[in-house]
Amino acid sequence: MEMSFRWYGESDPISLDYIRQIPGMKGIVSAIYDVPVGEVWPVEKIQKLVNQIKCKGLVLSVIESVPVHEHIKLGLPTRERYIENYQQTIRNLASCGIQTICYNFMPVFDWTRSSLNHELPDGSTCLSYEKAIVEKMDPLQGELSLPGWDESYRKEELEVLFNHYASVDEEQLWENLTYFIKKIIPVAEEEDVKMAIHPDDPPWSIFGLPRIITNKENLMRFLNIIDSAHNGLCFCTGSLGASAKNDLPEMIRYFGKKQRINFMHARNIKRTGDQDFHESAHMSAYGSIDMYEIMNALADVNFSGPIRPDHGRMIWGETGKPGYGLYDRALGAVYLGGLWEAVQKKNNSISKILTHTEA
Ligand code: DNO
Repeated sequence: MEMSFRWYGESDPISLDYIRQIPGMKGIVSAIYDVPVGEVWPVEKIQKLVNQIKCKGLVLSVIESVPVHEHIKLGLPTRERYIENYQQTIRNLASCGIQTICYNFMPVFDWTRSSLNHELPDGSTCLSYEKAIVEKMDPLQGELSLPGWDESYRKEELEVLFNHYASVDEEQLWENLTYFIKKIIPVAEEEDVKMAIHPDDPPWSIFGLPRIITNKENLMRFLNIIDSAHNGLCFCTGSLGASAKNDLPEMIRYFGKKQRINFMHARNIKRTGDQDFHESAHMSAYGSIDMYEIMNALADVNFSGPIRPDHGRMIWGETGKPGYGLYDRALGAVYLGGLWEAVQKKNNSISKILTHTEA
């Protein structure tokens, strides 16, 4: 696997100089942030980003994300132009050597939380989600915008979007996703780019908006739309793990064996109730997800793609973009790297014992 780290470009207070010092770090996950959603990403901007990263000894391994314009998710007639632009962006990214693109199909809101600085017993802070609080939140009143999203909307824009979504139920969203996938995967195949859809975070409907990339059954349905390695998943343990019904190691083995996991987000969360959770340190002991089992499952399917630690807590007095500080994500990366080394060595010694016994 290729350990990678998300970097928000030049304005990110965490520099590439710091990231390259994290043991085991190879790849950068980034995007072009100053092109409006739906417009084509110019080759010059992409090439500049590639070079900036390369000259620090790292490689731009994943684009996260090329955002999908809401008109595509809504299935409006204007989607055609945005889909053509998306296809062109895939071509432009491929021409600069990009092989993996992450995106999501969540209506209006990307990841959603009720608090960005939930305090843990050790004094660190993290992002958390409490159903009762979210149910009371009215996005049309509060100008809901969470730092870390690639996009957020003004109140008037939100009203228009919510009106449009009033007629989009889950089945309609499936249709709109199918339409989109059928237009972009052939281009991704031509260009040999692996697309990776990110699960909905959290994996259930919020604010009355439909969400469909939520569980094994729906991921299977999605992958069956086009049965191609270019139509794959960004398997996010934190997002899918928010639902206790998702058996993550089993899902990794199932989708990984079919070569459909194109990108991994490894993050831990602690479930505290039905649809209540807070994020935690990456180590298994702190959350509801057994990271050792995640790594075992990845090793079983010979996962060789990019993986990144995901949201970190704020520790050691660090301030900054919630979820995207340096310290806790760096600890996460090293912990994941350690687990991976242990799992590989364990598997190698088991196979040595087996060969010995067979001989
Ligand atoms: C949260 C991220 C998501 C992710 C998008 C992918 O921190 O995992 O915002 O980038 O959903 O399109």
